[in-house]
Amino acid sequence: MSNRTFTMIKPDAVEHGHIGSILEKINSAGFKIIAMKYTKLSLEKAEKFYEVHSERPFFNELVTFMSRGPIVAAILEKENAVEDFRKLIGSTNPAEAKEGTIRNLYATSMGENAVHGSDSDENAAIEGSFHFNSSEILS
Ligand code: IDP
Ligand code: MG
Repeated sequence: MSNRTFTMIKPDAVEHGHIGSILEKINSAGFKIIAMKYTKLSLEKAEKFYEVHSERPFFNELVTFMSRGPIVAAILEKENAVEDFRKLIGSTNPAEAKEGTIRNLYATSMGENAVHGSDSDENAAIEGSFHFNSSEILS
């Protein structure tokens, strides 16, 4: 599964009208979309998705933000997908994200940082199956 990663275009980027521009960056960087949906997380689903962060001080802020509006969820395929996608999105804090990265271009704060990208092959698989069943993944 090392050729797959999972992403979400977060509510801030959807609200600001950046879905098209972000998908264009993803395509241009050579990622193939093998599953995609426009959806909205309930508070409960956001809490489950970000369970690993439940002890962090920003947890409530994070799950309230992630459930406040629609998102785009997608599974992406490319050689070295997880690492290459983290490079494409840039640092968690947009002030530290390299020029031209998605977070540098579209994020507004540490919390409202436009996109999610899985941090390991294992989490990419877990996060992908959180949002998609096997019949929705068209590889
Ligand atoms: P990542 O998305 O770059 O992997 P993580 O440390 O896994 O960053 O944090 C998950 C998400 O939690 C971030 O993308 C961001 O939306 C939010 N977050 C992280 N740190 C903070 C913070 O200090 N304040 C508010 N939200 C944060
Ligand atoms: Mg993370």
